[in-house]
Amino acid sequence: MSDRFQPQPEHKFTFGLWTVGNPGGDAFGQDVRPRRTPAEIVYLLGEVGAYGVNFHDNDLIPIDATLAERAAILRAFRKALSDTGLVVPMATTNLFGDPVFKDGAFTANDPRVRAYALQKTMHAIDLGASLGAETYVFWGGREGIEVEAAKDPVASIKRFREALDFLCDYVIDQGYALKFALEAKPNEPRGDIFFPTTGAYLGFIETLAHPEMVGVNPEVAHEHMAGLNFMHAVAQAWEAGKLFHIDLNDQNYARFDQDWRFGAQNLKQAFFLVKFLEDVGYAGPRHFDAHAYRTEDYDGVKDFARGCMRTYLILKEKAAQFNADAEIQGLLAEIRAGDESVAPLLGTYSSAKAAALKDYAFDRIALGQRGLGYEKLDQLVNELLLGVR
Ligand code: GCO
Ligand code: MN
Ligand code: MN
Repeated sequence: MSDRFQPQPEHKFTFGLWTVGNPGGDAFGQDVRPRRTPAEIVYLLGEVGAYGVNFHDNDLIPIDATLAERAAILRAFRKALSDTGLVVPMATTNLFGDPVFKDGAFTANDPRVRAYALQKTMHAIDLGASLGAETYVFWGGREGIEVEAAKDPVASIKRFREALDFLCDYVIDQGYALKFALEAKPNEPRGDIFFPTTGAYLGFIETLAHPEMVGVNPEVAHEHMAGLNFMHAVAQAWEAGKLFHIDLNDQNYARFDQDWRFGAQNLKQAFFLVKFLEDVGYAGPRHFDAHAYRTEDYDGVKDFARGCMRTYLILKEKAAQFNADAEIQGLLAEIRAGDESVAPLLGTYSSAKAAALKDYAFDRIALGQRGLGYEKLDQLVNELLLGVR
């Protein structure tokens, strides 16, 4: 393998304990890989060259661990971090695995469940902060319905808002330097999950008491499940100053959440995503929320993790090549240049401008006849990606 695609700390590649630690079980079959301890997973990540590790509270500390067990796990985990140099940039709460959350957490109909979810999240925030996390993710996997009549959708939105406002105040009260990142998903495990897309969360965030503390954590697979253009969701989040974190993986459209290796399925979309992140200078972690195929043993898990990072770095090099390619850039300059004579008619409204615009004589027929050269442009992109440029 060529050295220039070796991951370095400045690339900020991170994995969750639940990703490389995924034992490969699915709805139809049992685990295919033995479970590894959190510390063992950190050593594996160190071996493949990752920068950081993220976790749900219960990936690290089982929900029913005794205080002594908790202390031993934390000791081994901290040692693994210091032995490998890995950091913990993000933490989150498991609000979906235990039966208590079968009807959701912050949107559960039972107020005791909602209160327990707040309690569990505060403890998990303390745990994340104590290990240095700067971003705290909320993925509301069970915040939804199968039975439409069961939950009032407006009350559910209000409950979710109440919980986030409470937890923002908790973070402020504790003096933690922690930002929240909300992760949308259209369905699975619920029939329908509230806030199904990144765009839905971007609208919701502005209604919170502390919108400045809250951004989004878009995931490739989740927008693809909804048939959407992931890069466009990321671009909207970025433009709003809300791209706090990102979950990279891959899968085809309109499938269940497959969580495949980054670039495994849609290389061209992955290319434009990497190009976007690099061009705008996104400085946050590149988190791979994916796992190895069920066919793999732990050598395959390492191949999976290395593959995610390597594909990202290859695509980053391709993006630089795209930006330096004289023919592509020349074509883009032609495509994007236009007749500037109407420039004074565009932009901010004024009544004089509106009047001038209403009177302007456009050559509509000529405008409609103009060829745009996009076929040529797209073929150049394909050839660049296929390695013949
Ligand atoms: C999923 C989600 C989760 C979240 C994780 C962190 O579909 O299962 O993507 O993996 O990202 O819970 O919040
Ligand atoms: Mn997912
Ligand atoms: Mn995710």
